[in-house]
Amino acid sequence: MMTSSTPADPLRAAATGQAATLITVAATGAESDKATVPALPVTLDELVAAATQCQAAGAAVIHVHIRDDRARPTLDLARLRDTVAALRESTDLIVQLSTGGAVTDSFEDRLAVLDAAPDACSLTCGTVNFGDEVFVNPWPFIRDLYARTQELGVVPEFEIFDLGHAATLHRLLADLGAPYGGHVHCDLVMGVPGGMPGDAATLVQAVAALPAGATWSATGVGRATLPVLFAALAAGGHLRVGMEDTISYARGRPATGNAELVERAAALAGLAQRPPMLPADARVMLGVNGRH
Ligand code: KMH
Ligand code: ZN
Repeated sequence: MMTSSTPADPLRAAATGQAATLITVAATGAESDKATVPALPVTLDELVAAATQCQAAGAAVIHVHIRDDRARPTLDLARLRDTVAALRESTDLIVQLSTGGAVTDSFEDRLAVLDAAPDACSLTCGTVNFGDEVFVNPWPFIRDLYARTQELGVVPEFEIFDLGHAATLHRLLADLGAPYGGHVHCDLVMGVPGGMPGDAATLVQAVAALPAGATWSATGVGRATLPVLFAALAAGGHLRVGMEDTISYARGRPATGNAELVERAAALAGLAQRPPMLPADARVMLGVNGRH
């Protein structure tokens, strides 16, 4: 599972000159309303346009939630398939479908997301309070979802909202073995009200709890965006940014779109001398073989 690009101690990666920064754009999410956030990409055309701009700005992975004709979150399989095809047609981005969906989605629908045959998917490693709601991920569902990724050849990204989720990831790997693609990549989702806070000290603890050889990215929700971005770069990690996680560029200044969030991440990664990773290199690091 260990590769030359994944030092045994991930916190030493920055000091040892880990070469490039994987930037994932989480473009839409399931929580914001188009009516109040007009820049949110909710149609297929809007999503493809955003994806194209984000690739040009430095993204290598797109984390995808889709909406229906009324801009409500949906896991409609035909739409998911069309979305995967359209993103493949127009970009080189790794297409990572959300299996988290919205807090109201059933386990059955969330499992069926994998039938859309994406390159990759998110896989959240535990239940977490989610503002006033609960994002429910019990162990049997996590197991079933992981086993299905292995069967269908979809590369999972393990979403860690809290330290206990890292413990569940260890249990999952011990019980069911390595993920499809052979490499463990995690995303620390920080600053969700109910999850781990988005600060540097917590990030360091979370990274230390990950399996040896794992690579990781981090994202800070809302006002945690910038502290987590800087902490992740300092600690040698990769970055997730986008309008799923923040709808503001700065206090009181709404984001004009996903591209400017990716541009800022790419610029900061460049300043850290770890410029954005190309999609082709990201495929190698993550074990995504593009065979679909
Ligand atoms: N929308 C959240 C309830 C994921 O995409 O896998 C869950 C979420 C995580 O966004
Ligand atoms: Zn998501």
